[in-house]
Amino acid sequence: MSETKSPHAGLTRRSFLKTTGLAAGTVAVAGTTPTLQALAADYEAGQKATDEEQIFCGVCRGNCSGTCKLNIHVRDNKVVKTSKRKFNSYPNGEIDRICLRGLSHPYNIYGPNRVQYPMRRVGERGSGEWERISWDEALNEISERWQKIREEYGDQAIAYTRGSGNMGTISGVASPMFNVFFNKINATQIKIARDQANTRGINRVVGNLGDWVLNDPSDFKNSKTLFVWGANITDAQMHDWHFIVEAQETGTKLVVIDPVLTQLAAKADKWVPVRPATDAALALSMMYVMVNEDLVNKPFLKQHTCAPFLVRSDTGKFLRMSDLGVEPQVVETQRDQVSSASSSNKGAAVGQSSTVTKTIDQPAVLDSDGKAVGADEAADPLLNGTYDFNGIACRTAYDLLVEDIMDYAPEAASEICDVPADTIVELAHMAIDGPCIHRLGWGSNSYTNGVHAAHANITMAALTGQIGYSGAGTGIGDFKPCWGINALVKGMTAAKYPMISALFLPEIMRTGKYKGKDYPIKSLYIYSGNPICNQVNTNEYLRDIVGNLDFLVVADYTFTDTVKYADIVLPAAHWFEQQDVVAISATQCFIYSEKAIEPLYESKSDIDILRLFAEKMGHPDLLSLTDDEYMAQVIDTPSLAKLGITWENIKENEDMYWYPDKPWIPWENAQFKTDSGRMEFYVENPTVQFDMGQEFDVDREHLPHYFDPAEAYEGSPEWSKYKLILLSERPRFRVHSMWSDNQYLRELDPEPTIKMNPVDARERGIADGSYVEVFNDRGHCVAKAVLNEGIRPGCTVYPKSWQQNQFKAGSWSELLTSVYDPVGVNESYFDNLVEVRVWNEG
Ligand SMILES: Nc1nc2c(c(=O)[nH]1)N[C@H]1C(S)=C(S)[C@@H](COP(=O)(O)OP(=O)(O)OC[C@H]3O[C@@H](n4cnc5c(=O)[nH]c(N)nc54)[C@H](O)[C@@H]3O)O[C@H]1N2
Ligand SMILES: Nc1nc2c(c(=O)[nH]1)N[C@H]1C(S)=C(S)[C@@H](COP(=O)(O)OP(=O)(O)OC[C@H]3O[C@@H](n4cnc5c(=O)[nH]c(N)nc54)[C@H](O)[C@@H]3O)O[C@H]1N2
Ligand code: SF4
Ligand SMILES: [Mo]
Repeated sequence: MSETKSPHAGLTRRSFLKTTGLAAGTVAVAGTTPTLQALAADYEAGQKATDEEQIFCGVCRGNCSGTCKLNIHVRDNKVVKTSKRKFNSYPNGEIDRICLRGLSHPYNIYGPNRVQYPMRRVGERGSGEWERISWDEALNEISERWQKIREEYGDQAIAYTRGSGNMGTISGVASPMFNVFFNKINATQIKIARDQANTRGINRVVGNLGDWVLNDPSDFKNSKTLFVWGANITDAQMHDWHFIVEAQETGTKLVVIDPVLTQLAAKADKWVPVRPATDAALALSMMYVMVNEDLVNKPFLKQHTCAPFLVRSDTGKFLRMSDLGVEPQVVETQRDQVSSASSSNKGAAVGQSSTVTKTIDQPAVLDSDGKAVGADEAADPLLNGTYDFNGIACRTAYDLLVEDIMDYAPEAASEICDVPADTIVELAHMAIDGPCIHRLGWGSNSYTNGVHAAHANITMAALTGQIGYSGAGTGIGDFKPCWGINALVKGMTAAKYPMISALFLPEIMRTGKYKGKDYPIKSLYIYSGNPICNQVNTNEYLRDIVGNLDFLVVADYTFTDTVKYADIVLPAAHWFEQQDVVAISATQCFIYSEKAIEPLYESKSDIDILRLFAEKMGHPDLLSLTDDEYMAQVIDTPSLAKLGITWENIKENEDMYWYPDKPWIPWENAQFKTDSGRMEFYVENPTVQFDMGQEFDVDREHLPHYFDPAEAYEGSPEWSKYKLILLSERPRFRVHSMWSDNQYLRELDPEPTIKMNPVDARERGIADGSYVEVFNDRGHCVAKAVLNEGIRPGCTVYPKSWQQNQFKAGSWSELLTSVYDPVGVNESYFDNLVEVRVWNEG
């Protein structure tokens, strides 16, 4: 346990014995369940504690992005409850709150499905027949089988992958520790393929500041209108919901664009029930109105975007000054390198300042006198115009965009997105009358055309110029990185093999080939993730991935769907049983996550598990530093020192806000991280998220367009059989599959449900509360029907991530397509058609 002083009490935590009597346990909440009453009582108890109680500083580390700070109340080495804990450094308002999940941790830690000791499968995979083994037996078997596989098939045949189960910096999603070991044995890293399409659509226009960036939510109140596109903040970012209420109270209008009347939409000033997968058409049509009515921000377009750049008709590239005979300049610049930690999809941005040489070959623009000059030299560049370059026609990027936009007149776009033409005009006027913030969720990200929806949205910001100042911005909520951590720690070597997207894995496993060459993968190590529940197309996953593996090892603290198919299961420690710091959060704080109890049963922290692997496989000194020393290596970087952030003072202050002065606003002063420093809504060199040699249509990727998604539209190839679009929502009482077996929350939310419009239900003879079978060619699933007029006719919505054993039959992810867009390489969770019928089988 930590000996660190508590800033509140001035006592060491070990001796932090509160003297206050327990005033709790007496609060009755009328009309609620016993659970709510019990939890409300705990909440009221807050920071009060009994004589015997020790309180530790914890962080709720699941992937809801809240990373709420909490008190971990420990009595007799047992976590007895959790309660909210005050943030010390967040400067922009009060954010000390936790939700029912945050309040019910003890039921996860001590739940009946906790993996307590190592186990070996004895029956068929998935049969649930196990034998308990010792750690020694488990480690011997793992190291021997890995060794054999490496000898027979090559080092790359051992693969490892993780999910999003732990926001810790050294034990979780951004941790470099796993790479230390797995790079040493030259294993293949499989990267999960989610939350990436909208990021790609935005980052290819503004550059990469981290995966998901937007104005700090405390800045929402400074916008005239907050547009929320495809996010359900009351449920999926509940820690941010109060910022929206506060903004509404001070006059900000809320517009929610969502096919479903979500809780958030119900609170909106305007709800726009867009047809699924058509956000790009709506945004492009709003831009049509802006262009058509001459409302666009021309000075911004000229100065801060690629609008005046000339584009060559032969290559699709910008006409450069070198084309016109001007020598490129070579300059040295200081740059913060921002890159995603190699093991992370949460983009914990990593950065050290370094000197880079840059060749500057300016794009050419037409100055007001018609001459072609470098973009930075033009006095007043033209937005419209053509230029003849040795017989090659060049047009401004703006003209090309406008030509694209002209396909989306409100009446035409209305046919696509099902938003009335006059509403599109009204939305365009609201979006011009700023400042506005457009907060994108992961709604449109979940179809194969998701890159273009985000590309269209950020292009709208180029037309309005509303980005990079208080109250103005477009981006994705809600995970925010704290930059400056060091993703490379002692002992880490470079990866020998490329990181492979999880979406490529079925094909690689089926064919044994990657990029045309032999690439057998025979063993997979999964930690902090539950892909059999959360990845698309479960039956394909089981057949092609699991079915072709010789050896599957899973480390988890809960007995999940994925654990169920493992050959060896390792018991992982819970977050409160290991020390860490969280650096990716909604709050942009580094938050100290203290170890409150020893790992329960025979569980071990992931890092200790790696240490044991390293030792068994002949590298006893590989992970020889202590956790504390690794923590210091990751945090104590020059860039963070400049901000006064060190590992020691994170422990001392518990949380440190990354941006000390004021609410963080990305792209301040319109400084973008593209080559030109401008918003490049015309993408000169489109690239793919993961290159497996897949083909894509380069011409389509230069500018945002609407095109049909893979499946979820009327008239798609599946339409003859299946007529309902299947959407999911973030479960209010779970974070993905975590909390699934939390008995107290199951009392509130006992079984899988699917919401549908009463009209669709009537057509199928389905009554409210009856069991239905949801099916398509990929699989099926049984759930209770909930009839709800807030669901668009033609759509169905289910709260995601129930475990297989919680369904009467099937599971949600069986129904999901594994088709992906070659550019975004992102799982398309909503791009599905299904049918629903009455289920009579009990
Ligand atoms: N409680 C809880 N919170 C979570 C999580 C959780 O599991 N549980 N998971 C976390 C994670 S990892 C993530 S990535 C985030 C996701 O955060 P959100 O994206 O806010 O989560 P969803 O509930 O999927 O909300 C997507 C919304 O998009 C709408 N939608 C569907 N299709 C379209 C479309 O074509 N256009 C538009 N405009 N809207 C559409 C859906 O109806 C839904 O309301 O949530 C995080 N927060
Ligand atoms: N239908 C549908 N499916 C979706 C989505 C959707 O919108 N619809 N959204 C997708 C998205 S955006 C996401 S991010 C994914 C999330 O998918 P996952 O990342 O698989 O999410 P979880 O279910 O939270 O799984 C995390 C697991 O890690 C375990 N765990 C937690 N901490 C630790 C630890 O310290 N060590 C170890 N070894 N294990 C630990 C937990 O017990 C849990 O089993 O789901 C995706 N799936
Ligand atoms: S689940 Fe999310 S909102 Fe709830 S306490 Fe944990 S981090 Fe906070
Ligand atoms: Mo996610």
